[in-house]
Amino acid sequence: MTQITSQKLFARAREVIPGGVNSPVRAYGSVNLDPPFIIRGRGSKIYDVDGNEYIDYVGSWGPLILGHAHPAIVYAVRERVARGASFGAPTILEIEMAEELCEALPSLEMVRMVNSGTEATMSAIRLARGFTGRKKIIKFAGGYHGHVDALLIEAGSGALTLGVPDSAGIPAEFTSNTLSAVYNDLDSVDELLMICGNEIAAIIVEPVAGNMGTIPPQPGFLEGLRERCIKTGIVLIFDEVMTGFRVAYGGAQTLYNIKPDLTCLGKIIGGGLPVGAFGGRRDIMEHLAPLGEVYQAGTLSGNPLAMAAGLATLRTLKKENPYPELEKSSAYLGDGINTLLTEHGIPHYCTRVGSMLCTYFTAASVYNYETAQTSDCERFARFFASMLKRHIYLAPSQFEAGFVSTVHSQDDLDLTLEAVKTSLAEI
Ligand code: HOZ
Repeated sequence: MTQITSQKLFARAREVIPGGVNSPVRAYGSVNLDPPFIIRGRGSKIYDVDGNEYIDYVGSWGPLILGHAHPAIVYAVRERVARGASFGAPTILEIEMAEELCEALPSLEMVRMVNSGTEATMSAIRLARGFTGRKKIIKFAGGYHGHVDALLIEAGSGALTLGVPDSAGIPAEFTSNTLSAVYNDLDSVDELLMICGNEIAAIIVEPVAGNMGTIPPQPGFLEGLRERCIKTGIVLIFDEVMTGFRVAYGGAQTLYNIKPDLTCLGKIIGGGLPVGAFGGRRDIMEHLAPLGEVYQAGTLSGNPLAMAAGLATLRTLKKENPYPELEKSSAYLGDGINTLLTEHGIPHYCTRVGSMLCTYFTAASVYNYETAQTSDCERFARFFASMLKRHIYLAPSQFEAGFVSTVHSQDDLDLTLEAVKTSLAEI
C-alpha cells in the first residue's frame, strides 16, 4: 500500500486546485516549504498525514480561541446537523446569535449575519455608501478586509506576504474611490479629509491591525478617527473580524472604549465554521433590505450549523471568562520570546494585544505598514522552518498574527519557548 504523505498530497492538489490551496498563504510560498496536510485537531494540537503532532498557534487563523474540537462545539454541531443543515429560512438560532452579539458589543444595535469576513466588510461598505450617499472610502495601508475588489489596495495578509498588495483583475474604476491612509497616523487621514472630506462615506480600520503582523493602535489614534467621523458625518467601521471576542469578549471596541458606527465580525463567532456578520447603529442598519434600499442577501447567511457552533463558543467564553488567564499565558509566551531574542542579540520587535501576537525580525519599531516591511523575511522563513521542525505550528508569514488559545497548557508554552531557543541558535 502506498503511504499518503503531505508531499504527495500537495502534488496531487496542485493538479486540480490553483497552487494546491484554497487560500494563497497556505501554500507556504514565502517560507520556501511545502505545507503539511492536516488530518485532525484536538485541544492545542493538530496532526498531519505524515504522523506529526504540532502545537498550533494559527488556530484556523483566529477562530479557535477554545482550541480544536472543543466538546461544547462538537456537541452543538452534531446535535444541529441531525436536524437539518440549512433551510434558507428564519430560525431561532439567528435571533439568539444577534442578541448575544448586541449584548456583547456596546456599539451593536442590530446585526446581519453573512458567511465570511469578506462579505461582512463588502456589505458594510455598501451600507455606509447607501446611508451617506457618498462614494469614497478610506482604508489603511497594510489593512486587510478580505478580498473585496475595492479594498485590495495596499492590502495586508496574503497580499502583503506575496508582495502583491494590489491585485490584478480589478479595474481601476473599482478602486478609484478607495483612498489609503497610514495606520496610526491621523495627519495622513486629515490630508485626505481636507481634499475630499465631504465625499467620504466610511473609514474602515482594524482597531488592532492583524494582517501586517500584530500592530496595536497608538494612544489617540482610534479616538482621533472617532472624533473626525463624528464631525464629518463619515461612518466609522471597525473590522473586528480578528479582534472580536479575541482581545476582549466585547472586542477591541470594549478594550479601547470606542464606539464605531458599524462593526464587522467573523472567525470566533462561527466557532470554526464559515461565518461573518456586520452590525451597528440602528438608524444605519435600517437602510438594509428588506427595510431599506441597500440590497444584501445570502442563502447560507445565518446557517444553523454556523450559528450553533458560534453560540456554543460565545456562551462558553461568557461563562468561563478566560480572558484574564489568556492574558497571562499570552504574556508569558510573548515576554519569553522577547527575552530569548534579546539574549541571542537578534534584532526584533515583539508586539502583543491579549492573545494576538507577532515577532518582527527588525531593529525598527513597528507601528504601520512601512515599518512592518523593514522585517527580515528571509530570517523569518528560517525561524519558521526551524520551529516547524520542532513541531510548533506558526502562521507561514511574517505578516500574520499568532493566536494563543485557552487550551494552550503551561507545558505547551514551555515547549514552545524551548523550541524558540533552539531555533534562534540556528538562524
Ligand atoms: N489571510 C488569512 C489570514 N489573515 C489567511 C486565510 C487562510 O489561508 O485560511
